[in-house]
Amino acid sequence: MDSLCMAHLGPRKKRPRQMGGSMASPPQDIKFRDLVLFILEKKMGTTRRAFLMELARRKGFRVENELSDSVTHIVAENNSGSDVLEWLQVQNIKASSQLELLDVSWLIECMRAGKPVEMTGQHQLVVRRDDSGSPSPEPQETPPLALRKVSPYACQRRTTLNNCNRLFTDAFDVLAEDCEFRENEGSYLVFARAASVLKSLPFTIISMKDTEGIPCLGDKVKSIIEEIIEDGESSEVKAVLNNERYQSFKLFTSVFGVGLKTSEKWFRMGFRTLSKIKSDTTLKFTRMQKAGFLYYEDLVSCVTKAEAEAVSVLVKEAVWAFLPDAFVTVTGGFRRGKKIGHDVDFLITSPGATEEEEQQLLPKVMNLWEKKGWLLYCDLVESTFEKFKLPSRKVDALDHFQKCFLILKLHHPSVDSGQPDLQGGKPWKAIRVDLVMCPYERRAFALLGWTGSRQFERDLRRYATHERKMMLDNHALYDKTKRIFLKAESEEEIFAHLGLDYIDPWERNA
Ligand code: DCT
Ligand code: MG
Repeated sequence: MDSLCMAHLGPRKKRPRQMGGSMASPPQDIKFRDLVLFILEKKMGTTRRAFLMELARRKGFRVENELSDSVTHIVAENNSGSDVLEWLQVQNIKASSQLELLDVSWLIECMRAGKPVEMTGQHQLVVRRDDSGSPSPEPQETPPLALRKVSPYACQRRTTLNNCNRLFTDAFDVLAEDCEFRENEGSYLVFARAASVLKSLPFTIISMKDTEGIPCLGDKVKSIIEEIIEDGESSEVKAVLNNERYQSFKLFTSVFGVGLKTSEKWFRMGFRTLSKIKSDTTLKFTRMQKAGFLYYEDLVSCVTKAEAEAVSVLVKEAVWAFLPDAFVTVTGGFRRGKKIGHDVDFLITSPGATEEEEQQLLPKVMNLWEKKGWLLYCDLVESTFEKFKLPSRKVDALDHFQKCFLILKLHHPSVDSGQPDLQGGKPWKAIRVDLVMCPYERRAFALLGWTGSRQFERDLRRYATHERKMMLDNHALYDKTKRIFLKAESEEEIFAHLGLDYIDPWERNA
């Protein structure tokens, strides 16, 4: 919840629109003292210049309002080096040889990195010497990054966790979630796709010009981006975050086992807090919800990478005790390189196991953990997998493999790692774990499906259907034209069947 709210509930107030004025940052805000920037207004315009100046100051850069001797870096847009020199001459300022003349792309990369980045030939403005006899290269007109082709499908974009547009994507994530709570699928997709495409961009949106040529940004989305650029926040997002229904659904669905139906019911009954719900004697809870309330504090505090690794050791130990040749792979967010998650997902498969042994593995593991007292909650879902079933048409379809939804008691390492004890003094933490068991020949499909992200999976299936006349799900890939199932031993082969460039798991954070 906090990560969603940060950008909107932060201390940023609506500013009066006079950013171009003399708003020098207090000196303690300057982090990079070796650089003194001056941003040229010519061809950039007052508003964009003021925006960039403020952004750079917020990131700890020293930016001067006026050009002076102390300036070390001049940043310009749509100007060649010669243009800048000419302008300096008109201002009667002699450029020292130390002065760096840079394209705005350098500043934008610095903003993204939160620190000065190396200046390469791409950033340095070329000065054309008309008086010299030798021809020198023409100033390079690099096309704006935004104009490079961005695919409307997440499975054709590389989306790492390095999100340069968090201010915007947090906003669209909130709006998408609100639509999800209202079961408004159409609007949900509009906002989810907008957030997803913005997460893939290698640059920060700073002006509306940067949004040109980017797919999945309709008028509604663009008007929200514009408002955020101008005011630092969106009034619509603010309204959602303050909305009682949204807040209640957010709270209720944070309980394991509580979905939209239950949230709706509790909201209609007038409940607004979990404590009132828990203490109400007329309400009936499922086994899942009971566990959700019992281990609530542990489950809302996210799983760390270290905890995921500790769970991974336990899973491997248990699985290998029964099937020594099994492959155990962490999937979900942790496979995509996330540092935290709401659960830990595993895919298990064995090349040598018979169908019987395969089916017996998860029950045996559960039995073992039950005896050790580690199973705080367990829901074993039997397989409904059929070999010749066509892949599902639904983009969000659940798969048919045998699986376990668990809450596991993870004991803290016996040697104190120096971590603060956040679990109220008890020596363990409850962790949500999903185990999926799949037939060995389906492992590539299962792995691809369980690695996510949700948006990446949705777009893979959408791409297969609309661009390739194929059907893809967590079990299989079917070519409708040739009427055959396409086999795959690895994720790479599935991408190749689909005619897609391979995207690594850490680039699937769409
Ligand atoms: N998945 C899917 N469709 C769904 C739900 C899940 O394709 N309706 C896939 C995508 C990710 C994977 O299963 C694991 O799901 P989660 O654990 O819910 O997501 P996650 O990416 O691991 O994120 P989190 O950090 O919240 O666990
Ligand atoms: Mg997960």
